[in-house]
Amino acid sequence: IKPARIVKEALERAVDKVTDLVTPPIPGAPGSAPPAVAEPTEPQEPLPRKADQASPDTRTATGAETGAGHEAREQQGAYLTTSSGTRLHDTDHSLKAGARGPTLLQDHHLREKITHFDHERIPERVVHARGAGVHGVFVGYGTAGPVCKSAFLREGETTPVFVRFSTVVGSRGSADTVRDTRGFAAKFYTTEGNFDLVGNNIPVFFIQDGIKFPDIIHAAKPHPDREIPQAQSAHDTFWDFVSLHTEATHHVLWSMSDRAVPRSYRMMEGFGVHTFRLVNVEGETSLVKFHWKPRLGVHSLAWEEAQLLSGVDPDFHRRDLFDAIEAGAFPQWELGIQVFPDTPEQIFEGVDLLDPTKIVPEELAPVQPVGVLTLNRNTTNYFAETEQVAFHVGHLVPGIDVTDDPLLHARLFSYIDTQLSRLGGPNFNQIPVNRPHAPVNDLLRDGAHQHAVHAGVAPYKPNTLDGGCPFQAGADMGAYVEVAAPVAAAVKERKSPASFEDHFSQPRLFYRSLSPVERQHVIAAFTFELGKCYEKVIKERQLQVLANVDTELCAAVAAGLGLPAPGSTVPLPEVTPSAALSQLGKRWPTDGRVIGIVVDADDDASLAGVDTLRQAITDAGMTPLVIAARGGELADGLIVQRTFLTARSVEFDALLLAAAPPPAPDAIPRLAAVDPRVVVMIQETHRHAKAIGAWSGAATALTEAGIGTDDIGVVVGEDSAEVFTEVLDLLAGHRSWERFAVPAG
Ligand code: HDE
Repeated sequence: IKPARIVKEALERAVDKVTDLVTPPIPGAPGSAPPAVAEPTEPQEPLPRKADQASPDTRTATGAETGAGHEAREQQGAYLTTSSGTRLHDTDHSLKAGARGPTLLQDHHLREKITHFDHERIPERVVHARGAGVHGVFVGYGTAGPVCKSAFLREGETTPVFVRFSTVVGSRGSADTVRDTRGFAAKFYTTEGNFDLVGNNIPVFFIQDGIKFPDIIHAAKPHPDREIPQAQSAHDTFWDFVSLHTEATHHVLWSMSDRAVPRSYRMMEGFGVHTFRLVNVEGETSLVKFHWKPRLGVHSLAWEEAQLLSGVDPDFHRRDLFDAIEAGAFPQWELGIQVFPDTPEQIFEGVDLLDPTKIVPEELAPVQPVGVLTLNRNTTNYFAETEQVAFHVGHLVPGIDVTDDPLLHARLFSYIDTQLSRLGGPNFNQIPVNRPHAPVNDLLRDGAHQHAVHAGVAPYKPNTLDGGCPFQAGADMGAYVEVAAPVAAAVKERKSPASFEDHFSQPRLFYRSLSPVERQHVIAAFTFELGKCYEKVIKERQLQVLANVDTELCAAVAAGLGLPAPGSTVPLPEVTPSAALSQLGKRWPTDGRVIGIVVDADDDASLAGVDTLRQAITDAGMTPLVIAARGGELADGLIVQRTFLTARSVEFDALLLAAAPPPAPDAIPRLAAVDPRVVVMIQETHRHAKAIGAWSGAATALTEAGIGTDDIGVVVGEDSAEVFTEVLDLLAGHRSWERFAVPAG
C-alpha cells in the first residue's frame, strides 16, 4: 500500500504534464519558443523538378541516356555489353581453365547471363493469363456531357489507350480459341490520370459477391491432382460447382453460347459488367453500364472450328489482331453507356443494378455511344507491355465512381494486391506501359524497383520543409472527389439482398432471345461439356438447373446425355426476348475477313483472273490467302501463302475454288484430283456454314466433296468476279447457317 503522500505527489506531477500539453504557448510571450512556420496554404516556389513518372527524363539523375518519350530503356549503341555497360568481346564461350577444362567461377559474364535468364519469368496472372495487348486511341464524342464530366469523353478529346484481350481460365501458353469468357481490359491514359475499364465480352458474372471468386476459379482451373484439363470448363469440378451455385447460371448460359468462341477479338462486344456511377459538372449523378460495340459486328467460330484451331493455330486470335493492325485494318469499337436514374433503390425496370448476374435489356435502356476506340499499334515487346500492364478497377478519374456492387468492391481490393506478387512490388505504376500521362506527384516512396529519383525532404503532408508541396486540389481543380452517396443504415451481416435470389429468369431471357440455330449451339455445348464429366450425379444436378431455365433446352441436353429430363422446380416466367442478345440475322461490314483461294499450281489456265481477284479482296479490306499444292511463285508472279500441307479450312471465312474448265466434259478437274486435303477443306468449310465460291471446272470439285452446287451459301458460276460479289454478300451475314435444317425451337 502506497502512503497517501506519494500518491498525492504523483497526481500533481501528472496534472502538470497534462496542463503543459493543453496550454498552447503564447507566440512572442517572454520565454516562449520562436513562432512555428505555418503550413502554407497555397503553392510557393516550386521544388526542383522531380525525375518522376509523369514526364520520364531522357536522362537518369546521373546523366545517363534512358531512351525517348514513354518508351522503356532500349538497346543503346552498336556493341554488346553487360547490363552495367561494359563491352563484351565473346558471349559464346564460358571462361574455362583450358579449352577442355572446367568452367571458372570467376566468369562474371556467364553468371550474369544465366542468372538473368533464370529470372526471366514472372508469375503469370492467376486468371486471364493468356492475352494479347495493343495500343490505340480513344476519341470522345462529347455526348456523355450531360451525365459525365470526365475530360476524355469531351468532344474531340483524344486519349491514348492500351487494350489487353484475354481468356480467363487457361495458362499463359494455352490456346486462344478455347470455350471461355474473354477479358476486354482498356487503360485510358487521360489528362486526369489513368482510367481502367476492366471488362469482359460477357455482360454478367458467375458470382454476385467477390468472396466467391476463389471458389469459381478453383473449380474452373485444372484438377489439382493431375493438372488437367487445360483451359477447359468441360470437366467435373467446374460443373460440380456451377450446378450447386445456381447464381452462376446466367453466365454459364452465355459461356455455352457462341459468345464464348469468338471469331476474333476484333469481333467481340465488351461489357463493364458492374453498374458504375457517373457525375456531371453540376455534381448530378447517374448509374450506368458500359458497353463496347465492335464496328465489325459480333461473330463467332463454329465449335468444331474452335477445337481444330486449338491445334492448327493456338495463336489464332493473337495473330489475327496483330496481322489486322499490321495491315492497317484498325479494329474499332464505340464505347456506349446505358443510363439509369440514380435512385435510392438502384433498381431499373425490376432489374437490381447492383446484381452483376443481371443485364438490363437494350430495348429498355438503349446503349448511347459516347466515343470511339481505334486500335492502331502493335506492341514492340510482348513482355514489357502486354505482360507487365497492370489494370485496376480502382484506376478511376473524376466523373466516374463506383456503386456498392459487392463483386466490384472485392475487385477494388484484388487488382492492386495481385500486382504486388505478379510485378514484384508496389511500384508497378512506374513500368512504362502503366505510367500515367498525367503528372504524378504521389508521396509514395521507396519499395522494390523504384525508378523515380525523388527530390525534396518532406514526403509527407502537412509539411513546411518542401514548401507544403504537393498541394491537394479541390473538385474545381480536377481532383477526384468520391460521391457522397448515402449508405443505408444497416447492421453488419453476411447476406445478399433478396433481389439477388432470382437465378433463372435472366438465363431464360437470354436463351429465348437466341435464334433457333444459336439455341442449337447452346444445346450442343451443354451436351459436349457435360458429356465430358465422369460423375453422373453432376450431370443430373445440372439438368435440374437447366429444367429451371427452359424445358426444351433441358430435354434436348438430357436426350444427348442419355439421361431422363427432370421437371422444373420453379415457375418458368414469360420473357420478352431481347433482339440485341442474338448475333444472327444482322448484316455487317466484311472487312477483316480472310478468304482462301485454292488454285492449281501448275495449270496456268486455272490462274486466270486470280490476281485480279486477290486485288479485289484486298480492296474490300479483306485478306486473300492463295493455296496451292506447292509453295513459291506461280505464273504472273502470284505468290502461294499456304500449301495443302499448311492450310486448313478453319483459317478462312470463305473458300474460293479456281479451276480451269475440265479438258473433257466428264473429266475430273485437277483441283479435286490433286489432293484429298482439298476435299477435306471443302467439306469442313461447308460443315462450318461458311460461304464457298467456285467457277469453271471447280464446280466438279464440289461434287467430288459431296457438296451440292445449288446448296445454300454455295456460289457456282463461270465468272470469278461475279462469284466473288455473291460470296461477299454472304459474308455480310457471316455464315450460312440456313444451310442446315434446325428445329424452329
Ligand atoms: Fe478480374 N482479376 N476479378 N474480373 N479480371 C484479374 O488481376 C478478380 C472480374 C478481368 O488483361 C486479376 O491483374 C476478382 C469481373 C480482366 O491484365 C485479379 C474478381 C470481370 C482481367 C482479378 C474478378 C473481370 C482480370 C488477375 C471477383 C469483368 C485481365 C491479374 C471479385 C468485369 C486484366 C490481374 C488484364 C484480371 C481478380 C472478377 C475482368 C486476380 C477478385 C467481374 C479482363 O486481380
